Amino acid sequence: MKEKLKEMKERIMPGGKTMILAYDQGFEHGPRDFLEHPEGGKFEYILDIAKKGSFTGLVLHAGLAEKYASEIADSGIPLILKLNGKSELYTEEDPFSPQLYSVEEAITLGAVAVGYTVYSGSKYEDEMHREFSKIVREAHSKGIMAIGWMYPRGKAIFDRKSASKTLKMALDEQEQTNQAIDETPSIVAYGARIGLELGADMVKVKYTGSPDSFRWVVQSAYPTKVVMSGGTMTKTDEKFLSRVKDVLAAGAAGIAVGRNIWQRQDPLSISKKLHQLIYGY
Ligand code: FBP
Repeated sequence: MKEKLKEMKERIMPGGKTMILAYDQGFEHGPRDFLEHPEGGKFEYILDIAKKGSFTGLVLHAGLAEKYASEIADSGIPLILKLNGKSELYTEEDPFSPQLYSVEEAITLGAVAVGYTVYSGSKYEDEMHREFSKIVREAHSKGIMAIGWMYPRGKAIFDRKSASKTLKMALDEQEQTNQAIDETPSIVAYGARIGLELGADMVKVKYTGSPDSFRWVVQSAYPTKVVMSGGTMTKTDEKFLSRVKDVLAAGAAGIAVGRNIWQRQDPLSISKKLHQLIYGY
């Protein structure tokens, strides 16, 4: 299985670099993400961007993966099946995103990797850590990759009174940079490290604001590969491209982004620029 896993990694990360198109937001955020640019709500449009933009992976939940199984297979783009999910209608301070599909089902749908969101810091973290570690073991035993969306979140992360040592560090960072707590280097690096400890092949994390701070995140997860998640669409292509430059300079393997691609008027133009930054052509 080690050989198969190596092969899957090379498909998603040719030459150690990766450019993944994330399309699980319809579940996580709902159709509001498609309001300004309605084509983004149609899977045919997304698959076309993935193909023409030379993306090396496409993240989906099982519904679309099943309905478009033959189109995805024909495209040759590696499928990353997201195994858990929750809607934003659920507004509890401590998030929980339960596993909905199995590794076996992902393989049947043609996935070369599985993804799972871990909200460390939530009062339900034990359950998510347990589910993800089981997924990692099963994925590896079957020769496919496991990717962790490492997003520390929950009431404890914002509770100054009972602040952990890490949160105190994060609060100091916040004072200097005005960043959201869950985007401070201390919190993001901790999330990335948990991904490594749980066995992830790759972790997807928030941008921390600078190459130096992101370098700490990359070092914390090493040898697990780190990719930056996109966040809300930036006003200009240049602003987003400069973040990507920062994380690549910090040693990230690449990106796994959605809205900054398919919410843009010209998704192929930014995709080409990203490809140039990540692969050099
Ligand atoms: P974006 O690039 O659009 O931010 O997508 C990255 C992602 O991790 C998605 O895979 C996921 O659906 C979403 O962000 C979760 O967003 P949030 O941070 O709002 O929970």
